[in-house]
Amino acid sequence: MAEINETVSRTFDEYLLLPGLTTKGHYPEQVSLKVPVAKYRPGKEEPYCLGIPFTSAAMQSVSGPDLAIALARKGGCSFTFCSQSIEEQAAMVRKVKEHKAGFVDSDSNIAPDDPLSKAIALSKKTGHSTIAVTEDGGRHSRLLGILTDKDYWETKDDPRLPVRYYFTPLERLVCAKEGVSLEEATEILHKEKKECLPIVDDSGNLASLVFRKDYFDHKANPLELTDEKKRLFVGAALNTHDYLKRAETLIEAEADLFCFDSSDGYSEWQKDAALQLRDRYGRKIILGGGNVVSADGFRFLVEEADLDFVKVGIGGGSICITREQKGIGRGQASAVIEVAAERDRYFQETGIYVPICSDGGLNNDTNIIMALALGADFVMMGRYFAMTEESPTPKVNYRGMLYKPYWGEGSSRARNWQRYKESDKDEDAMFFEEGVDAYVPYSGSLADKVDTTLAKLRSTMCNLGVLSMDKLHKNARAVRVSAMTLVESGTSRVEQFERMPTEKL
Ligand code: MZP
Repeated sequence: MAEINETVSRTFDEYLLLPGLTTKGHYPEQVSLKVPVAKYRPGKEEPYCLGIPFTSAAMQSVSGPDLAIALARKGGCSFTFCSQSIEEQAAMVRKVKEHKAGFVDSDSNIAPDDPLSKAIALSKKTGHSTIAVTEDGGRHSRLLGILTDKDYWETKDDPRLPVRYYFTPLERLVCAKEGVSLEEATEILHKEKKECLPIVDDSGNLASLVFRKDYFDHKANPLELTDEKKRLFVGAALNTHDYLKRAETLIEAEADLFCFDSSDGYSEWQKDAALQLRDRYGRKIILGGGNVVSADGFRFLVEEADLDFVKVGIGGGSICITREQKGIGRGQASAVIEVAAERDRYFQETGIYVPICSDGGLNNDTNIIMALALGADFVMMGRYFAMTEESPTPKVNYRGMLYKPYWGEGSSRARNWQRYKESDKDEDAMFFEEGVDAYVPYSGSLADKVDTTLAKLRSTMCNLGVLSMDKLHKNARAVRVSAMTLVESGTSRVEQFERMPTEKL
């Protein structure tokens, strides 16, 4: 007969946090959200850290290069998805790595004989008001000048005339030579009171652009997550099929973090793959795995597979139907609580701290806060990021509201890939789906969204009287809530005539 665990499987909505003493020293600006992302010996080693406890899911409709750049700039990390060819994934990693903070590869370029109408259309398409005018309109050909929206009046000037009638020619521009440092470029912008500084190579070809606004943007993102060469951080998902070749190519592309992407990581497939990679690369790579929902799953991945972090969660994802289809999984709160307790036991026994990540099913900011308070070191989110401007899917207008497509890695839309295959034998088989193909409301820029969530997290931490994530784990006190408490938690006996659209998201 089956062993029955009578404890109820619970979700984050079933808990509330009790405030602790907030002293006068507890204010949001004092809160540190740094979290370890790879196993380490506290007190003996410095951990490898994320600036904020957020990662984005390794999913086709979530973690493209634009999202990875935007998230790393806030202090988190994206996991580029492995349900694409190895070369495509490596190109995504390279795109993030090549995004030198400050030096922008110009994506709006035009030739001098092109009509103004083409420049206006280009500016609307890219959303950029600065257009480089180059000999043949290419992004790295000879720079002839710059056209900005201050050089023409859209409703007054003749759109049929060529751009050369309007642009500011090279001789009236301030430029810098390739090789200039970002600090030097910023100094030039400051001294010359310019908005944009073109960087050219020895032959006069456009290399990149440096913008004044990016300096302020950089100052506004003090937690930006970069490697030792000051390039943005990016992660890469691996599967348990082509992992040797994929890891090799992604290491060459200089991905910073690796993680097996599997709905059920408590498997010999993952152990074998992890050990082979460890054998080949030792501790030079940070390698996570999962997903698990129980203490024994965690132990297996840490002790047998030697992984650096473990992802927790089966069946809670917003697009996931694994529990309905196969009957496996666990309420996300129960899974995090059990695995976090095992992580702490493992630390007591060995002195080694193995971070855990709560993956999937975080439906609102409170769920995120609860996941972290109940023991997760960081979270992984799909839906949350799929809704943002920077996710790789186009906005869709449906009945006057904007949406973005969002589909599961186990849906038929992503079906040609290996995540849901159990062994090499069923290479082409997929008898049922574990994910759906859906839409999520558009929620604007990632930066604004993350700032709001982090403001709530910092505020909650002050309520609890803690200023760091490890203190949050140690001091948080949660209580279970009844159905009536949930009713009480919402508004009661008041009429709300109008709500901001974002309040419903
Ligand atoms: P969510 O943040 O949208 O709720 O969940 C994202 C997580 O769902 C991913 O990180 C992954 O673990 C999981 N996922 C991705 N695809 C599927 C599926 O097709 C899935 N079933 O469950």
